[in-house]
Amino acid sequence: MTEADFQPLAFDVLPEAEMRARADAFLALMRRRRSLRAFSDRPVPRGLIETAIATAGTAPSGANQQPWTFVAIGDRRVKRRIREAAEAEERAFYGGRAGDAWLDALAPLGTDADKSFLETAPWLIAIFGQRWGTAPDGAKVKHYYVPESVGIATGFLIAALHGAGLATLTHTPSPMGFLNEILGRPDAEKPYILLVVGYPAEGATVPRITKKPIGEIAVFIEED
Ligand code: IYR
Repeated sequence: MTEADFQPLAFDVLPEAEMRARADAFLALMRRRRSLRAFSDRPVPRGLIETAIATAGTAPSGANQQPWTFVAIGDRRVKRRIREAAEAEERAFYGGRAGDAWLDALAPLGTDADKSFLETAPWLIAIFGQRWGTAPDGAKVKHYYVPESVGIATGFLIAALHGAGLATLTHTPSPMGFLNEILGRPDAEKPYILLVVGYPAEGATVPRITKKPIGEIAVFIEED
């Protein structure tokens, strides 16, 4: 058992007007984020991807175990292998495995088994959750709240990339086990999301869909 070690918190209490302005500005920024499926091949500097991954790495995680690995792929041959493997799964999915109810739910998005964006976009980021860690003596270390931790970190990553002026797609070919094989990741790591990153193709369109208003997603319980 180790003793917890504490240090003073760096925290600025802001004037309420500034808090309001910051909250509004962040909402306005995030409202402009859209999942994109038509990417340009325009290159994105690696440094931007690194910084966004560093932001993802600031996310809270179960017992601060940071049970994630982000594999950033810019190599066109590796992107092609991922596209081929993903499209094979997607053909099975759209060809019947999904079932009618799921396909009906997806209809407003206009998706299909063509995943050419996996080759066109300059970067793919495969996000893995570490089901367990390894102690210096080789023993397995249990990790806590892995899906929650990876989900939060991915949210930070998407927000960071969007904030930097990049577009993303949260892509989830299923099953995704081929990512372990192509990317050489160990069995301890489970692929959660394949994030596609780049700029929109010229004239790109997105589905005309909306987000639920605050009244539909929030419940407040307050003193009267
Ligand atoms: N993985 C498939 C299907 C798909 C599933 C959901 I849930 C989506 O929100 C979008 C797509 C695909 O990428 O096409």
